[in-house]
Amino acid sequence: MTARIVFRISVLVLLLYSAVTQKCPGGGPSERSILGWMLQGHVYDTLLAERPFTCVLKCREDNRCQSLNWVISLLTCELNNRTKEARPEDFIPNPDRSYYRRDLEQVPLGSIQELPAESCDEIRRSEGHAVSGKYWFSTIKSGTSVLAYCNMDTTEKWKKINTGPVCFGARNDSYGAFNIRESGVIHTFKLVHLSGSIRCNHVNPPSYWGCDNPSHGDMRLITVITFKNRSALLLAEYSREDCHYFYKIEGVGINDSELRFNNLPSAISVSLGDEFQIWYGQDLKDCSEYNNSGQTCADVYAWYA
Ligand SMILES: [Ca+2]
Ligand SMILES: [Ca+2]
Repeated sequence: MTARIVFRISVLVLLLYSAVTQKCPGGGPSERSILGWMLQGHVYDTLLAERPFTCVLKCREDNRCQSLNWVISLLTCELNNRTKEARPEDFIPNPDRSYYRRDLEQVPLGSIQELPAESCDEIRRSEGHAVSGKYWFSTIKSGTSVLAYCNMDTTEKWKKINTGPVCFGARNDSYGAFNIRESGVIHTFKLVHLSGSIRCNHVNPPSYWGCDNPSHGDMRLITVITFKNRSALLLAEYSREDCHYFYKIEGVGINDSELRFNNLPSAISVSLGDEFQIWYGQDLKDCSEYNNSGQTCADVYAWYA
């Protein structure tokens, strides 16, 4: 058989399969192929197959498979670990390929360790309706999947709490206090940088919210919100070390303009006038604060239920 005949037969098979899947009622989220298109850059496995349906079956057997490209001239399929919804920028025309989204039992992106996501946004795009909770990410620690929290609520109700800037230093108990102006139930806080920066020693560079010391790995955030009695709100998973309040939050860097904390394990009720404090972790613990310096000023927002 010449290549041209193989090509024509392949196209015929493809069109037949498209027609079958198109007409299949009650077959779940079955989706016809998209002829002449492919998803590029997300192929994790390639295999030979005489017809696209074999690829569809292979895809169903692998938890990582989210979609596939059928390569018409090579009778090959490329299994993708993403969909075009997750990565619209990588969905491109290709006359020798067809794209199929997985038709049955697609595993939600980030829901298993073998299928980590890159960001909460990517999960949102991929799944359409994702619920808040912990997901697996490939971008937190290189070479491994790590669980982190995603807030998928798109109707967040942020309210600014402070009137003037709230400033906190890094030593000598120089916390920044703010008072609640509206009673209610709060799920979490975020700080928005206004000015200044702080340092945890003389050597490492300053940052808005952290300690830029490589010895702390990816746990470089150290800005903590406490109750008036100086007990820290559980807005992050703090390091177990006695001396510090180091932590990391997926998608938040020590010099990002917004420090958006995780949701509290259980929401707290607040009343008018309640005081909260922003602390630099080492200052709060009176630990290694002798060599600290600087000050960060921020606006404080709370997310009310
Ligand atoms: Ca102190
Ligand atoms: Ca220090």
